Amino acid sequence: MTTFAAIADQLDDQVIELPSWAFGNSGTRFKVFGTPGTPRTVQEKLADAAKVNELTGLAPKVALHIPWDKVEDYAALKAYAADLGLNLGTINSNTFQDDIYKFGSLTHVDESVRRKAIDRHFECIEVMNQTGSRDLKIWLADGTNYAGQGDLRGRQDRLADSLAQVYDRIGRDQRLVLEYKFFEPAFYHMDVPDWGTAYAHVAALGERAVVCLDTGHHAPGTNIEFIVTQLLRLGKLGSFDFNSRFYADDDLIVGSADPFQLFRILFEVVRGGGYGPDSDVAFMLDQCHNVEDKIPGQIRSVLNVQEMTARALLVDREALAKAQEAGDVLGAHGVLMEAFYTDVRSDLAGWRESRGLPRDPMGAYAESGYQAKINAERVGGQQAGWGA
Ligand code: PSV
Ligand code: MN
Repeated sequence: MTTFAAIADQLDDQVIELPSWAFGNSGTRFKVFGTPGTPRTVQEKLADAAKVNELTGLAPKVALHIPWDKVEDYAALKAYAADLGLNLGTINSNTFQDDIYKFGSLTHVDESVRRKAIDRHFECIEVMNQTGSRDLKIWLADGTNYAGQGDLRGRQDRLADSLAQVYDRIGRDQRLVLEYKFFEPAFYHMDVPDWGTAYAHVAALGERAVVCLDTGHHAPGTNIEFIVTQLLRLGKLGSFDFNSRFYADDDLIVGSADPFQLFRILFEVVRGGGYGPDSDVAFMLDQCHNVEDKIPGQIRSVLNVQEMTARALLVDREALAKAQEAGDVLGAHGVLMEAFYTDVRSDLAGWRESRGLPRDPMGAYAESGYQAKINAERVGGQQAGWGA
């Protein structure tokens, strides 16, 4: 089997983008809990993200959601982030919280509403130009709840036209990243429910349009790693939104309940050329922390991704190929499982130490006093959260 020493340097290439909204309050439709120390501003969200990066060395980028993270001066925000050792990453458009979007946004039958949704994306592109962001990520809440409520075909045609207008506006070095989700908030149909629909749209747009795979957006039992393989094969895997899903879009900590699934996904990423300096695939988290502490929640998440990446890199690909070609079913399966069952935790602690990072980032955070400090300092004002 490949040794940890042989793959250690490859781990230096890993960048995991943090979602600004992970540091704000969140919840379910039943309750959004407030938490001491929650950021009131995007600057405070960035400070928390910087802490995650300081302790793990894995997360030097932060994705923003517009309008949740709207500011007057994005160049100043970029400079503020740079001072914290961060870059501003993906810009997420939000056309799902204004009343006008009740029946859709880029698919809307009313041209004036559709125009506003397209303009919102133009505004996001303006933000990207100032933040230096590469990716515009589009997730749409568009869909219907009842058979016959909308004209499914008309909505697809309008979506294609809207996306083409947005795509025309993005710069040469920018990408349009289309995210799919098979349910919620609409339940009869979603306009971009699956990777195939997302692929059909981005393929029609052109080279700089790619797909975002949110690991929480599939039906139970879906073989997500197969989708990874297919999108990489087609050159259309743009990014991941990592999280862990149970019954709905829970956005729980990636790799928390099913590390094996995360391993299988990351193995296909590595196998398909989606990992390393030559790959454009962005690794992002899309999570919220409803009941657990937010900053350690993000630390745990990036460590989980790193741990399963290490195990995926450990797979003896030569031995695997040999067993596969020989029709050695259990031999091939065994090669994969051998890497999965390899405990890399102490090797990773050594990897961190050799790079000037704490061996145990979770413990280091608990001892840092940062949480007590922000709990004491961040009093008053409006805590960030959904819609805030
Ligand atoms: C939608 O469920 C989604 O996954 C999209 O990526 C949104 O931008 C994000 O969640 C908001 O939390
Ligand atoms: Mn997502």
